[in-house]
Amino acid sequence: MLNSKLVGASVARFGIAVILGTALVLAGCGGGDDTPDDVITDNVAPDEVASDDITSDDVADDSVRPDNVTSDEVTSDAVTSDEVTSDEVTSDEVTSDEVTSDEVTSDEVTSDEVTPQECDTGYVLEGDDCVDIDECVLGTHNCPADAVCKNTDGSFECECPAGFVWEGSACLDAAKWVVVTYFSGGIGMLDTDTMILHGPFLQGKLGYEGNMDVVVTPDGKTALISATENRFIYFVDISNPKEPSIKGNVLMPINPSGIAISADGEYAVAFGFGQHVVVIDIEAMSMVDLFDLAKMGFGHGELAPDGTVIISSFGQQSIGVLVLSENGELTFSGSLDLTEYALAPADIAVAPDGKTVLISGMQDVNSATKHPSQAPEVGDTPSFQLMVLEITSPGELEIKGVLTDIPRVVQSVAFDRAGRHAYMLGCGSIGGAAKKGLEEEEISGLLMVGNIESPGVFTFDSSRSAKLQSNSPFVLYSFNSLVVRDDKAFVGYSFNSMFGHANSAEFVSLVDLNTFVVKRVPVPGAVTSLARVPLNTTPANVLEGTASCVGACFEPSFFLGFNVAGFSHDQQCFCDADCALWGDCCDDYEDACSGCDPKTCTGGAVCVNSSDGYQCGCPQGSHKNNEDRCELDDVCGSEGGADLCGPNATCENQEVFGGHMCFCGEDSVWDGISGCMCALGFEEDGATCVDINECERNLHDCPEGTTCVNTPGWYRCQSPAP
Ligand SMILES: [Ca+2]
Ligand SMILES: [Ca+2]
Repeated sequence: MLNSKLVGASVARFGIAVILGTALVLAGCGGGDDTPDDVITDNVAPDEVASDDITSDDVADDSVRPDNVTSDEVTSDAVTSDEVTSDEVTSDEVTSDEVTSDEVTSDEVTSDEVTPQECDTGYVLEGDDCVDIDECVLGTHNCPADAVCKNTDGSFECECPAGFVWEGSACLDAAKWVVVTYFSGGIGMLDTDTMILHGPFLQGKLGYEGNMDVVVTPDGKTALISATENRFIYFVDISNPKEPSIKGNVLMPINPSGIAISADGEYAVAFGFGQHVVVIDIEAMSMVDLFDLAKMGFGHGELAPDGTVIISSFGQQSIGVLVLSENGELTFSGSLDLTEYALAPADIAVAPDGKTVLISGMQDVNSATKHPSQAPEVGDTPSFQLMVLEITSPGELEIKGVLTDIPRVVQSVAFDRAGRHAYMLGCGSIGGAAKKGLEEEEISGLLMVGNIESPGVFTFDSSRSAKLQSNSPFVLYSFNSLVVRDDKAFVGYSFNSMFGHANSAEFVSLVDLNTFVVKRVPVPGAVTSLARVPLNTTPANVLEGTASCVGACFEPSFFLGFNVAGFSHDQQCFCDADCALWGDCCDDYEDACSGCDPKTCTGGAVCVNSSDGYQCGCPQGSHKNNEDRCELDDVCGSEGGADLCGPNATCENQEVFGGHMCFCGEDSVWDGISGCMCALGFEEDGATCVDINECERNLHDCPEGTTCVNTPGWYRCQSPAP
């Protein structure tokens, strides 16, 4: 399916162009040069009206009169009422007296320049007739190489490849939505056209703490979210980005952190803390295979399109390679010992070519014993490794080289859609920075760039990077916090608040990949992971209108949960009412948000900066009581509150998570959907949950020669005493 759009401007813009063109000059459509001959249309019209938009068809003498020119439509420097006085301005009547702007002199505007025999733009005079120019045949179109030119009567169209839309000069990625997970639960939906973050949605439904990774199925309809602490993987229907809903969940035998989805969208592979790599059937929302990592310890990993699964064990300095079969089974292929490179693997990424693999090292090349969370000394130049490998066939990897001059630990990698560039989010260190007298800059995060020349051939481009907020390298979590769409990168990963670091503002950074200028968009919570949503069947413009603005900048919180965001109930937008975009409003974010002092407001109220100073108010989910203090709303005790948590669960009012949290009894967990369920390794026995004896029931997977020993919630395999 091809997407196409007419070349040129929107209808609304066209209308303005018509009015101006007619009222003032009525010349033909000039070019864009500022030569006196061409000045006529360009200089009298406002900047935003391109001369291309005006065709002589639209500039018919009697179709538009100056009466139609209102002050709203014409900016003052383009047309003032003094300049246009006649009710009946026609081309013959435009004289030097009527057009007095400095830029247009009488010499330039004469009726001689309008040749009656001229054809409209897009047509050419043949004999006495104006006939369409076939721009596609003549090669005078401006469609890019990846678009197809289609001739139309009087113009032409550029048809972009599937998944792209024509935006007047280029084919742009039509997939604009990005899913954002908040560390403390819930998701947001980021519209990357407007940079408006919708939500948070499903607060408290996706676990209460430690939401790590999010991935989206190739059809763009389902997001899989790892709730690390709560041991669930949740399936969220995002086919309507404005109303995400939970489809189901799977309780995991590990604390899942990273998830990868197979190329066909059938299986998800989950990595995390625990002994297993887990395969999930996405359609059935159930586990289909477990791979026991045994001695490898916990790992994290990535899945290539051909089914190659790469798992890293930083402790062992090795990589394990598995293959995911078509029916969802994992088989061991081999392992690579990296001790000779002294590489402790951190992040793994597979390029769109399906062959190039990047594995970052987490230890400073110059001081390999130092953990990256330790601050560098003044004068240190941190330097980290990046190993480049190539997948030669499913389950087979070849090391192509190791770069040793990467200035940060690479934590997340995103590729452009052509697969030529790798954008890498690298984290510095925040540990003890203040003590060691380091400047923020020296430990900043970096968005770095590499080029993929051909499969397995990678070069690092040290000339291009963007400085980002400093961030602790959480090397063990293997979630992805970087999305690239066309020439913009969106970066999350703001864990600093966990450490009470001064730079704990929570935001998504927007990086222009041409200029590497960074804009920061404040968000209500620490963002762990971002995932691009491939186009689905829902129209891309499902959202009508935008969020309402409340005229205040978001004050970042040191508290991990959702809070404040002032007095907005939708928590979507905190700009002045006349700000079109967050980005614009919050350009001056730090300055604008510097008015509040933590001591300004009392009684539990929070301070929110606004355009005319600041306001004190109770955080969302609370209200001012008779003693002038903020008090939590009684969500659990309110009407319907008893049903919020389902049977057997206890409801507790909370400042976060939609005002309440649900707690279950011993050995059971709240599933976020319908109530309490037995924790993994336990089963229902009447009203309680009891341990499953895997050994007795032969449900264990202990290797031969070992003895199964039952434990509460699981089992272990004991080797015979030597
Ligand atoms: Ca044409
Ligand atoms: Ca057990």
